This record gives sequence, C-alpha cells and structure tokens, in this order.
Amino acid sequence: MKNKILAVIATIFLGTVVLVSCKPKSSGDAVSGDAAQKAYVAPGKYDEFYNFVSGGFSGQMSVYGLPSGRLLRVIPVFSVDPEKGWGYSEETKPMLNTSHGFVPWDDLHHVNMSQTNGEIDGRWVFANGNNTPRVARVDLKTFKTAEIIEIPNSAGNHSSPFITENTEYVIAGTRFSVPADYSDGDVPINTYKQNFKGHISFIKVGKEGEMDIAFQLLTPGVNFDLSHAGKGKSHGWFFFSTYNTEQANTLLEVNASQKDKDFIMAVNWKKAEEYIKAGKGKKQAVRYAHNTWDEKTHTAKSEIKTEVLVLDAMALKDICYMIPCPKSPHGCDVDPTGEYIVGSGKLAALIPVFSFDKLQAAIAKKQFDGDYEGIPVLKYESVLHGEVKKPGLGPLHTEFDGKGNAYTSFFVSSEIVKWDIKTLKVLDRVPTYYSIGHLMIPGGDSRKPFGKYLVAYNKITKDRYLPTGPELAQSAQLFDISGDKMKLILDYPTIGEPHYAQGAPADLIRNNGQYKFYKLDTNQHPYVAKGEKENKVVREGNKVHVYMTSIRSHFAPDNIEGIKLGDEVYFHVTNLEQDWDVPHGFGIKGANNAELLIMPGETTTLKWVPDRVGIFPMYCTDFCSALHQEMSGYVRVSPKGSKVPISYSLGTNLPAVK
Ligand code: RUQ
Ligand code: CUA
Repeated sequence: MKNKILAVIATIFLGTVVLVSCKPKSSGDAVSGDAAQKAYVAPGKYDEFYNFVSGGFSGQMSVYGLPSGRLLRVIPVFSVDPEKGWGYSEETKPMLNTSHGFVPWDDLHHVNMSQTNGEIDGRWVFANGNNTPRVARVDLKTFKTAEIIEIPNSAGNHSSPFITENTEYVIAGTRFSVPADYSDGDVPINTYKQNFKGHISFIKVGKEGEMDIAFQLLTPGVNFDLSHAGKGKSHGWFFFSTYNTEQANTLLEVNASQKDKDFIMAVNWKKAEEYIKAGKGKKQAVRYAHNTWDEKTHTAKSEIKTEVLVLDAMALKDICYMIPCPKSPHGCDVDPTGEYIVGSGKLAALIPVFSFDKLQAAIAKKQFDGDYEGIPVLKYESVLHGEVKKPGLGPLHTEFDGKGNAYTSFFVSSEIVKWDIKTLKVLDRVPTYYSIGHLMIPGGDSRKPFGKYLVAYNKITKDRYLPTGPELAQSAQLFDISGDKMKLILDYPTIGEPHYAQGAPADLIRNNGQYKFYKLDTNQHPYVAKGEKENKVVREGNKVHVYMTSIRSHFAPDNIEGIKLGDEVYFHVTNLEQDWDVPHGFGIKGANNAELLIMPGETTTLKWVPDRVGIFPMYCTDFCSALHQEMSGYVRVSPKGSKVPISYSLGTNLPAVK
C-alpha cells in the first residue's frame, strides 16, 4: 500500500517535472511562414466563425471572431458585470438567485451549442456553473443569458452541459457525489461508501429553449467528470467519464488514483424515458431555483421549485453500463459517426477507443465482469475498438474534423496529436504553449465538424506574453488543420480561464434573427415611460420611482428635487432610441452598485439609496453622440423631514424651495 502511494506520488512528481521542463524548443518560431495572412481579417471584414469560450473562474463567457482572434463580447452568465449592470440592476438580480440566495459568481467550465439533427443550429449556447450547480442558456439572438436552472442533489456540476443531437436534453452530471438533498446529510465524511450518491440530471429543453429537469438518475457515488451524447446510430445514449471509483474522501490525488481502470458510464436514456413513462420515477422533495428572463418586461423572475423525479439506475439494471477505462478518464468524446467513443485517461499512456456496435453486442451477450454497486461492468476487450499506442502524456480531450481524424490534447506533454479514428495511427503532432486543456474545432463535437481551424486553450502560458505581474494571461492558439499537418497561425489571450469552447459559422448566427433593438410599443415593463409625456416621479412612502427616459442627448427629467435621506430611489430608465447600436448609460454619484447600460427600447432600473444631503450629478456613461458629455442632470437630496416637495423638470427651472 505504502509503495503504491509512493509510486503514485512519484508519477505525479514526474508529471510535474515533465510539466515544468516541457517548454518546447524554438517556441518563438514554430509559426508557419504564411500564418499572418491566414489569421488576417481585413478592417471592415467579418470573421468566418464565432468562437464561444468559457471563462472558467470568471463566471463569464467570451465571444471571439475566428480566424482573427478578435474579442467581440463578454457575456456575464453566473457573474455580476458592472460594465453592463448585470446582477446590479433590479431586473437582472433574480437571474443570480439560487436556493442558497444570491450567488453572483460561478466557475463556468463548458459551453455547448444547441443542435438539430446533430448539427450546430445557432440558437443557444448552454453553460455550466460548477460551484453552485447550475446550467445557463444564452440566447444567441441577444447574446444575453436568458435562463438559469439550479441542479439539486449535486455538488460541482462539472459533467455538463452536454447536449443530445436534437437538443432534447441538456445533461448535468455531478462532480462530487454527496448525500442526496432528500436524505439526511449530517453524516460522517468517512461514510462516503454508504451515504454518498451520484445524480445525473436530464434537463428537457422546450421549443423556446425553456429548461425543466425531466428526471435524475441515481448512481453509485463516484466523481463524474465529462460527458458527450451519442449521435447518429448511438443517439439515445449518453457517455460519462468517471473517476474516484475508489470512493475516497481524502487525499484524492493519491487515493483516487489507485485503480488501473475507472469507468465510462454508458447511459441508455431512451430506456430511462420508458421507465419514467411507466411510473418508475420517485418524486423527491428538494429545493432549486429556476430563473427566467422575459424580453417583454425586460425583467427576470426567480422561482423556487420543490420536487424532482429520481430514477434509481442501480435498481433498474438496464439503463446504465460501466465500461472500464484506464486511469481516471477526463474527456469522453464521441466521433461524428456516433460509432467511436474516446476515453482520455489523464494518467494513462494510451487512448482507448470504444465501439458502439460492440457495446450493443456485449450488452446483448451479457459480457459482464460482475457489477459496480448494481451497475453491470462490461468486459474491457468486448467493447474496445482499439488503443492509440504511445500518443503522448496526459490526454484530456478529443475533437474531430469530420474527415476521419481525431485531435487529442495532452496536458503533460503540451501537445496536440492527430490520429486516424479507424486505424488508430498517429498522423501528426504539434507543441502547444504551454499546458493545453480543451481544444475546439468548430462543430468538432457534432455530426458536422467544420474542420478548417482548431483552437487550443492553454492554461499555463508562462513567458508567452508580456508579463502582467504574478497573473499571466491564459491563451488560445489557432491552428490551420486544412492540410495534412497542423500549422500554428495565431496566439490570442483570453478572458479568465478558457475551458471548453464552441465555434459556429458566422452566417448561422448572424442570420438567425439577431435583435438590433427592442420595440418600444411592445415594452411591457411595469415602469416604462414610452415618451417624454410619460415622465414622472412618484413617491410611495420612502420609495421614490423615477420614470425616466433617455434619448440623444438628454435624460428626462434631468432636474429632480424632493428626495430625502432615508428614501430608496428607483431610476427606471427607458431608452427611447429605436435604432441599432445606440445604448445609453446611467450613473449617479455614490450609487453603491453599478451603472446601467440600457439598450434601445429597453427599461432598466437602478436602485439608489442616497447617504448624505447635497446635489448629486447623474450622467450617461456610454458615448452616444457628439453631445454625450452634455447628457447629464442633477438630483437634490434634502434632510429627513424636509418640506421640499417632489418636483422634476426638463428645460425649465423648478420653483425655488428652501
Ligand atoms: S475540464 S481541461 Cu473543467 Cu472541461 Cu478538461
Ligand atoms: Cu447617452 Cu451618452
């Protein structure tokens, strides 16, 4: 036992040595001669692809153009963003509500685009929140987070938000197994084996994208890492990588690396649906938030749900099957045909590729090697298509080019290896700078990859960019994969820590009915002012509602008096513009939250509690016109009990009241 621990530590140590010493030579000139030309997008020209990149611990998603690597937008998802007032305006606050209250941060690891017939369709991008388990949906007509659903019975929603080929389901597999919310969680930590259980959620996606947890599968307590849906012939199945099948609860770096093989769990979700229909699910009492954004009222609503349907996969023997997979598999990827399932064991020195046909045959012939807590374990050889031998060190993730090739990232040996899915022969390898996690080919996890570019997302960039203190930019590296050999053509720094990413042809999204502005006539915000005739300031006790409008280049009203200490002031600002790209901003001195950024036709609210008597300037924060600097006004704050009445004006002076 002790020797085994030492051996594991030695392996990890060796890995560290390799990691530190793996800086490839000639890292400066690994770029091909025509690289600049290939990544160049002339001024005024559009990029060919959108690139949606997760922000990791920034809780955001960023949008780049490819091949230029130009940053186009940062979308707040699980994070507050003072730039846009997201999580600060009254309307957006409910989006970040959870059963634990307001949680304005999360760890966003994976993004996954909606699909139709296994092809990316440009409607939505989903994202997972790792920390306080959540799944978000970003609407690609507005590039805004439209919905967030919390996941009960889970902790560390890492194996998420992967999608079935018609976006029937978005799944969420728990990273940490924990006692279920509906059981007594006050148990000793060392009772992991008895009390800790896994839950995998199948979130149904409606026509408008609306999410609802259809059911959860109760599984043995292990760590779920990643997953991908079957496609084509394997549609109806889902594959999850697991680790810590040792069920350790301390020093996982050693104790969860004991077994030679962990599992890829194959889930027959069509079968699960049948059991649900047959009434085999059990309703369990839980609490989770479901937050939705309404584009008519420009307001989010948060609802706490109290029930979830749980199906016991250990009792029902034919939903889940365990496929042995060497050494703590991380990535679990399915090729475009749906036949091959690639498991990347991060401590393994080979890549096993499993066959869906063989999986079906092995299940039919019951080629089992016993069971794992009630889940049949298949014989490794019975499911194996073959192994990629000596591919590199620390395989993590695989994407596909649609031409029969797979591309796997190697964290420890810092490289990308291209190999042939059928023959399993290594065809090419290129160094990355430096430690690559995920990689992405537009459509590279769908049935129809656009195998022209590949982007590597690197976690440790060391000396790659100008130093910026102790924290260095993480990076993306763009490769041209249109030929036999991969060619590095561009580096670009990223926002936060890039984990997974997705890419889509620009036209697919550009032509999907993008919003240019919100129509004022259809604005149903309860505090809208649809024109300057509707401006008013209304006192209700100590609450003051300001029905304000903005249009180039003034606010109406722009002089407000009668506010008193102890008041809560709500500035409901409607942007009256009806044209593309004319937002206005709103900031006021001393507001202890953020600004507002109001899109044309939208109404947004800033709550302000003045803390002292005086005159408080407010102004537009977004450079909207030549007279933007004139777009300002004043609010007078008087002492508590003052006799100054509520009054407001634009263009005229208010009567002097002392
Ligand atoms: S993970 S670097 Cu959180 Cu997707 Cu593999
Ligand atoms: Cu409106 Cu600046």
